[in-house]
Amino acid sequence: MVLSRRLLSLVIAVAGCGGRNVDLGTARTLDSGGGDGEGPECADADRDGYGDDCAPGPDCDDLDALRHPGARETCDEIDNDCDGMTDEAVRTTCGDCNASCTTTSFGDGEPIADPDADINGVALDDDGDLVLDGSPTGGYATVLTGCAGDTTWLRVDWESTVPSGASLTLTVRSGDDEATIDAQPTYGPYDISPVDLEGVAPNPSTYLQLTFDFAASPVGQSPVLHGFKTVWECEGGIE
Ligand SMILES: [Ca+2]
Ligand SMILES: [Ca+2]
Ligand SMILES: [Ca+2]
Repeated sequence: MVLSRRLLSLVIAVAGCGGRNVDLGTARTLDSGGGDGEGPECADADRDGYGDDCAPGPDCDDLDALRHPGARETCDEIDNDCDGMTDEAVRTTCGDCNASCTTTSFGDGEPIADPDADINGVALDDDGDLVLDGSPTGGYATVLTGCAGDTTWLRVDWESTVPSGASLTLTVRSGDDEATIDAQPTYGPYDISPVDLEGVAPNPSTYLQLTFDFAASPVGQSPVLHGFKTVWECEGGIE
């Protein structure tokens, strides 16, 4: 019976720690003159210096000592430094925490990013976007190389402007041999970004081929490809 009461007390104590704002009468007191009853005590359950009525300021998570104002923000989908923003300034160019990401844009005055790309019937316009060069159809194909080991290709996003009646589509291939990737089956065509590659291309694989096919509208307007990005990850972690 005594054991049962102790167990019950323990359960109540643990349950009481489940909330974020725990009122701990025995929490560490930072006030130098503490105990005289003149001011509220600093409630700092995780002992990171921050908490309700603590001199440095309040805590946004008083159950995690690694989260407090001034903490280093890391890419973990948590607001580490309690500024109300999550993973600010530490996300990758792909906007997430995946360190593997290829971004290709056909920006102002830049040459086409991949000199080995297979390009026919398309060219850069004055805005640096990829468009048909006057041909009714054209294409841009590039082969991306992942990490040294097997790569899991996750997603392709692209930005485009497609006039009514024109089309811009993406097909993908993946393979372990760059020289023979053209012999692999294609997936697509897709005309809506993004494409989730996890359920499409054979994964994992070392290489990924992306082919954008352009077709002008009946009145000759070209689709415009502004850029694309590919998100992927390495088996066994980022190298
Ligand atoms: Ca705290
Ligand atoms: Ca974070
Ligand atoms: Ca933050």
